[in-house]
Amino acid sequence: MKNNKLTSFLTSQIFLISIVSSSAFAFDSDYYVERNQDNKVILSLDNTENESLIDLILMGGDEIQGATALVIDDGVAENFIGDGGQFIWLNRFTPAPTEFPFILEEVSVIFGDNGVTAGQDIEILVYEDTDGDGDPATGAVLLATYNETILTADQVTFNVYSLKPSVQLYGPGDVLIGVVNRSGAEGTNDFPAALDQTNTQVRSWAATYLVGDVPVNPPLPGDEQWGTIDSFGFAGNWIIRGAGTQGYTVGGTLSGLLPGNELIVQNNNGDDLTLTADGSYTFLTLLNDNDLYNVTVLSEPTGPIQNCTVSNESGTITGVSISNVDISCDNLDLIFRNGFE
Ligand SMILES: [Ca+2]
Ligand SMILES: [Ca+2]
Repeated sequence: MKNNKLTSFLTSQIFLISIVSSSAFAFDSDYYVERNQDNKVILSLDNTENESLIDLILMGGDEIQGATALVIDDGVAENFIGDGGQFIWLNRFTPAPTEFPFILEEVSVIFGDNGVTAGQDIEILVYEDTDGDGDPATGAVLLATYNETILTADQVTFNVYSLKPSVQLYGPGDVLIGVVNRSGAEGTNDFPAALDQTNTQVRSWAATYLVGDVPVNPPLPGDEQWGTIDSFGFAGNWIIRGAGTQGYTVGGTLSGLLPGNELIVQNNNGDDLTLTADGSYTFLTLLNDNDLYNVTVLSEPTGPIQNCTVSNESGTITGVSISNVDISCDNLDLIFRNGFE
């Protein structure tokens, strides 16, 4: 029996718990609540019949409003996997279409401690796969890589990595987050990849490459070994998680641009966008909620010269994308001709 351990955050949090079917279990009134390293709240109900535990992991703590958490594991590893060298272990996440565009800001990983120590090099890989077949072997595009080091290797602690810069995902589709043990070398007897084997989601893959070490900017699939970790005889989920927020776009409608002419516009003095025809336009860089936007014309059309003005050019993102920053270009050439010829 665990001790009751109610900590202070409960004073400001209320959980509604319903047990759908209790026929198989006899819960007593003792329960145990803690906040784990990943800022999730774990509630354990003790089964007095056989002293087994059922742990429910609830979202809680300092979760950001509107944040999206990419999680397929239960936060507790039952196994640790290695390959005697470098390999990729990778999870496939599928955010709801309404959660795109999505800004991936953070990746969390638990590492084993067998042949693995703090300070060893790892690489985080982020791919997007929008072909809709659920298979990372087809259509995966590598969007970003991050060279990091292991912070804690103790089988339980989430290593939290802030992605700088964050990754912009336009989706909809799969987000693939992989980790490579870059300190691993052929023959290394390390077991870095924490595996949750409580309930497999069949969303965890492993890859190795014929060249030995995992190549730079590794393509998927691996050309030596490739498959779900389940297919290697270890059914389960890698403990790799992602977190981020909804992204918002800024744009509007361009009118009056003469054929063959072009202008360059900016948002917040960057994110240059060349416009070559009338119609709707959207800046590529996503903004977070509450970000400021400010659209300006960097260079006006020159062939012929046109003067372009921006309306609704600045403001603050408040939970919706902006699509009314309209740009209107005058035809000075025509005005001059009409006035002076
Ligand atoms: Ca695919
Ligand atoms: Ca588990």
